[in-house]
Amino acid sequence: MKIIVTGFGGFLDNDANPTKEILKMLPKKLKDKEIYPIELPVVFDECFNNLKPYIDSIKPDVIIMLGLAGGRMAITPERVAINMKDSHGPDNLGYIPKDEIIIPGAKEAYFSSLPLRKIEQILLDNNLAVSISNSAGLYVCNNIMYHVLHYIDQSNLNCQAGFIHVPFSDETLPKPNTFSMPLNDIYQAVINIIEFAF
Ligand code: PCA
Repeated sequence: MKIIVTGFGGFLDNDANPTKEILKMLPKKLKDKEIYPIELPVVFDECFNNLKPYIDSIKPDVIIMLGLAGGRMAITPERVAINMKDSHGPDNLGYIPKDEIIIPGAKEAYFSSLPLRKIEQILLDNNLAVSISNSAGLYVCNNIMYHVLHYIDQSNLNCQAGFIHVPFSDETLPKPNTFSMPLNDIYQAVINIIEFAF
């Protein structure tokens, strides 16, 4: 089984991003699973174009997209991506979308095809804070989740995909009095999901 795991670097006032660190920590193989870590740019118009050639050449069975949602108090698998981009702050190329449809004429939304309740249970069993989220926001993370699920749908790919937001890590916490988890706990969560959810 082949699993692509994506993450992002810094954006807005987040200089560091735990998901970038997790990509570096992942093994190439975990039992029968081959793992392909890919860092994507925090750029609305580039993130999917960067990922697409990897999807086409690797033909993954699973795509787990990771991103930072500072302020969240748990690991939050996202339920849905919506066909909308809107942001107060710029992406890493300075673009600020306002009420823009991501792909004109395409579906309003796609549900994650990751096994959300199974993932929730795996993390609960490992004493890791988890909560299914009903909004990935309207910034670059929702944008990549929407693009990937749309591509899988349109191309009829046999691939499960979805997005998981993570909190600040202790090591990359930019503000005091904000919730954070040890980077190693976030990493263990990702490893447990890869090992036991598929
Ligand atoms: N989080 C942002 C984009 C990059 C990241 O890690 C988001 O939630 O949209």
